[in-house]
Amino acid sequence: MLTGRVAFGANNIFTVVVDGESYMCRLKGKILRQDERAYNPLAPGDVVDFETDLHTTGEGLIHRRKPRNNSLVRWNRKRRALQTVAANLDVLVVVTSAKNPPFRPRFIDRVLIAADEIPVVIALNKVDLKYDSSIKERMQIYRDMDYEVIETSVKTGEGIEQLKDRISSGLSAFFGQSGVGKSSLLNMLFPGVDVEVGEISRKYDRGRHVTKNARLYEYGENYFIDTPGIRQIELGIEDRDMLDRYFRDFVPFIDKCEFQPCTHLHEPGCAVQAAVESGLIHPDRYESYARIYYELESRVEYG
Ligand SMILES: Nc1nc2c(ncn2[C@@H]2O[C@H](COP(=O)(O)OP(=O)(O)O)[C@@H](O)[C@H]2O)c(=O)[nH]1
Ligand SMILES: [Mg+2]
Ligand SMILES: [Zn+2]
Repeated sequence: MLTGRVAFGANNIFTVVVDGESYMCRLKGKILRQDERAYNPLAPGDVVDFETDLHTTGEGLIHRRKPRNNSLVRWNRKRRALQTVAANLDVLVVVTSAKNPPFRPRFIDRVLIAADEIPVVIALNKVDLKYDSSIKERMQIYRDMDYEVIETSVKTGEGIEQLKDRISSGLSAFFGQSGVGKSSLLNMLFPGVDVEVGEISRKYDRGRHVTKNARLYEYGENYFIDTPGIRQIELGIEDRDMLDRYFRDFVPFIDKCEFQPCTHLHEPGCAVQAAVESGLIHPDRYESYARIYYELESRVEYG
């Protein structure tokens, strides 16, 4: 029996890597299918025990998955199930761009919630382009909430060393919208790996969808995961009344609301709403909260 890392999965065939060798593996029976709500039993980053086939080289059978330290999960609307994007991360790099595609803070807000306990670094990429100064203020809000923000450029090399230091041990995953520069950053950080880079569609000013599934790469002692660019991430939170706890900037006010529990949407004497009005909470952050709350609500009601 060997122990390896899941690098890639499609159609229930999983590529597992061990010391630079890769094996195409199937699952043994139904042992990995306990969680019925889960859409995929294994994700890039999972550690598995597998047995190799004696007759064919490079093939194997996965017997078990080791317990996960953590996982990045999203709600897959189409499949109506929770999808594990990546597992066992030491750091999640949320990549966003200052321009082309346009900066989308509400996307970042969602990823920060999905990351939960996973340490996060926000990379603001493409800072070589001339961009709106309000974005700097917006990044400061994340810094004020104790999220680490690194400004990067693949064109000028700005911030690359700083980001490299942050991901130089263990397993990192790069997550963000299409076209923000995830694959370009990875090629710069891990020379020689040759991650696929897409062209920006000029017509829509959006990144073209290149990578179809998340994929793990081995790099010496390190691993990293490149994820497909997605437009939106829906959250896998079960209890929408817990949503406010994920907003670090809301936390100092939550217990001061007149009604408990408070949804912070329409109750009188709401301390969160008061904080928005007095400028202590950014209106964009509140907007993120409200949108996600209603989205979770509609998922409950229409099942
Ligand atoms: N100006 C500029 N362009 C970049 C930068 N990083 C990536 N790009 C370009 O943005 C496009 C999309 O990059 P890609 O790495 O495929 O994005 P991904 O979809 O997030 O993996 C490519 O044309 C890159 O050359 C950057 O820092 N500055
Ligand atoms: Mg890419
Ligand atoms: Zn409230």
